[in-house]
Amino acid sequence: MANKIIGGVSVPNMPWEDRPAGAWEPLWRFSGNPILSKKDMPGSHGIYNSAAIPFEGGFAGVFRIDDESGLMKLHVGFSADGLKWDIDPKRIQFQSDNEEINTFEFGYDPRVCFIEDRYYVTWCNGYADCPTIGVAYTYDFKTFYQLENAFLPFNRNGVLFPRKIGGNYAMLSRPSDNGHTPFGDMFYSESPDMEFWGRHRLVMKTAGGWQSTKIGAGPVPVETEEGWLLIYHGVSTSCNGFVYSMGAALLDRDKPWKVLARTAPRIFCPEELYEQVGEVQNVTFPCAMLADKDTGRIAVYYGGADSVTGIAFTTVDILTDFVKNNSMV
Ligand code: BMA
Repeated sequence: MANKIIGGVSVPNMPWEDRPAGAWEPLWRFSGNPILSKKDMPGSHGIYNSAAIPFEGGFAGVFRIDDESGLMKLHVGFSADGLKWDIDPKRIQFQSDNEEINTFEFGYDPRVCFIEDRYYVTWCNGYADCPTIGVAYTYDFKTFYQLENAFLPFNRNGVLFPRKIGGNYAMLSRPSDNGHTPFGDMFYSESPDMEFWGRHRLVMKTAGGWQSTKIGAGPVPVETEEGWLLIYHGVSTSCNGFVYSMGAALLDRDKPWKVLARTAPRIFCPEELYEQVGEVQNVTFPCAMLADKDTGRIAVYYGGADSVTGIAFTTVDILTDFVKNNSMV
């Protein structure tokens, strides 16, 4: 590997397929996509925009499952191979002694991040009928302890860094509105205690083409020698509505609000029918990636058309080279 993962874990059993011969795209789809759909949960109308992480030799996940009443909820699942999942039909019941936050309105677009000794879940949490960033932690994916919301409404796409930066927890987020936000830039914030967040910094603004309407962090970034490798979603507005594609960036390791490189072209976009047709058309929305520190292999979990979950593959080197060779910075 030319660019090595720093920290990280070995994931020898992660899902993987080699890049198809002749392919030039930096991310390629799993041939068995989609791996999850409404068929996997009776009463749901989709399983998508979900997070997976290595856990006890296999994998654990937090899944966005919308029911047929339209309520957006989070469910836990476990898997031996990262492909076939056993998902709890009951939504996660977050625990808290704090009566100000132990109400549940809705939850969606989870991310899971291991920091020091526990797994943190961040998600788009309903508070006062508005989206903001919910935070909870678990040791075992059975009991989840909910903390204070990180920010005031309206905010979405809260994504933690897997280690403290300058002694503080660090999170990316995207301030929004209460609707289908037609704007959005990516910001960085720090917290000494996972409760009080400040030192807000601009990371990136929207740019041309596929990322011209709004952008938001996707999976928890992977630390590499060349910087934090970040995959993010970029949204454009066509005559038929929003189109959700993916881009990638390298952020400074010590000051992650400094963008070292960022793709001018998108790295992935809705091309297959299960990404173009569904509850919401033309959406590829990444929320997690597995990265094997030994091989540099990466498996990205993404939602397709707000209906199904797919996987796409790349490697640290392929993505790093693509970001650097196609950077707009
Ligand atoms: C965003 C979020 C995502 C969703 C996307 C496309 O605002 O709701 O969960 O995938 O819109 O509908």
